[in-house]
Amino acid sequence: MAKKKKRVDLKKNRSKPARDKGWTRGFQQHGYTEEAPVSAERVRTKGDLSRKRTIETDADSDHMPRVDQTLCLPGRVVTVFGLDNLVQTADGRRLRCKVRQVLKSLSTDERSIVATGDRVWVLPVSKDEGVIERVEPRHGVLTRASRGREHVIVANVDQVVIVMAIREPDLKLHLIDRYLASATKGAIQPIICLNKVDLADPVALQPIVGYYSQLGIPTLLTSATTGQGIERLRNLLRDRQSVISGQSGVGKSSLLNAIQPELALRVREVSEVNQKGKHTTTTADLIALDFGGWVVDTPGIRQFGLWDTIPEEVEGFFVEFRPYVSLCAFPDCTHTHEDRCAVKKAVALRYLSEQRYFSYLGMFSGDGQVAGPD
Ligand SMILES: Nc1nc2c(ncn2[C@@H]2O[C@H](COP(=O)(O)OP(=O)(O)OP(=O)(O)O)[C@@H](O)[C@H]2O)c(=O)[nH]1
Ligand SMILES: [Mg+2]
Ligand SMILES: [Zn+2]
Repeated sequence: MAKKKKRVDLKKNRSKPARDKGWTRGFQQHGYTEEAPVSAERVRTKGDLSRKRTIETDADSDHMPRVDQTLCLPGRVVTVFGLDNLVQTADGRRLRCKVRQVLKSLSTDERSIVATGDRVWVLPVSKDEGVIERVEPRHGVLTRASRGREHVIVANVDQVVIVMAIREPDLKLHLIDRYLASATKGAIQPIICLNKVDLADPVALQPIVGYYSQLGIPTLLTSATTGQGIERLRNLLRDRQSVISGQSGVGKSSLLNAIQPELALRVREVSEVNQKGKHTTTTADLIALDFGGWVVDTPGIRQFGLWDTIPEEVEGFFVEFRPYVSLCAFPDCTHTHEDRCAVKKAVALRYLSEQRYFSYLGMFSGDGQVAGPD
């Protein structure tokens, strides 16, 4: 692998002597040198904050330091809780890990340096503790906007199962379209799961199933209670890296329990149902499936923002609009107020779904953040 040098800020707290905690001693014993060789470190006279150090990174992933592969183990982040990360290493162990300070200096968003699903290199410092030394480049990232910043919920997933309840809470089609747009943006294959079919008339749902299926999105009717659709869902999850997302209370954990009862994930008790704003699942955890593959059960999402989306991009999330777009009178038609718009005409003729068009208008108007009712 080609090497490259990179200059990074030295954090102010690095100038203080490291506290002599157990795990610090551990990596000293492993021969790890926290500070780069003195020759590579240049100290300017401006004070602590302008100090820099040079680290060696890979040319192909210019944000990560190289690691000594004879000392470090590859692993996968299964859970992130506060500053701790639970990493499952290739040898099957689970280590509680902190993140090496230098990775924080390299990151633009400290909260997403390490996310559930990340492939990392860990330096073991004791039987059950380690330090994350490197995060491999991510693919398939599910993110959300949180206080104006992008927050990575899960990394390295192939597909997202968008779970919507038909009742309790009521079906919200515009939310499906937002989840779908986010999947498109993150290059993740979506699957739609309309759950709690035992509470509704499935016949009334056929047009929705038909419409999304025609767009090439597997769309299932499921019930965690009766077991309907569970076998098909299991087949779709087999040997894949999936994330289960959807509002609180739609039955995400219940579905996973139906798929693999040994998981025994906590689901909302009937007595808790009216406690709005409280999630039963609180962390995004990576769960190994016994028939192959991994899933991540996420807490219901309150705010589902399309991070960094410009209005012109929204059209691209509605693939079925594509054949009509080129027929609009104006080449830069936004399909909102323009005359002789082929998209609007197709909606009027019911070639396109009115519901989908409303979702388009909502997203186009910059209404990227939708607060869920939970
Ligand atoms: N009738 C019916 N109830 C269901 C079904 N699936 C889940 N439930 C109930 O819906 C409630 C919420 O289920 P959970 O599995 O906790 O929902 P969740 O999506 O994991 O919620 P959070 O963890 O808060 O995000 C529970 O009381 C479940 O028993 C279903 O298919 N039919
Ligand atoms: Mg849950
Ligand atoms: Zn148009």
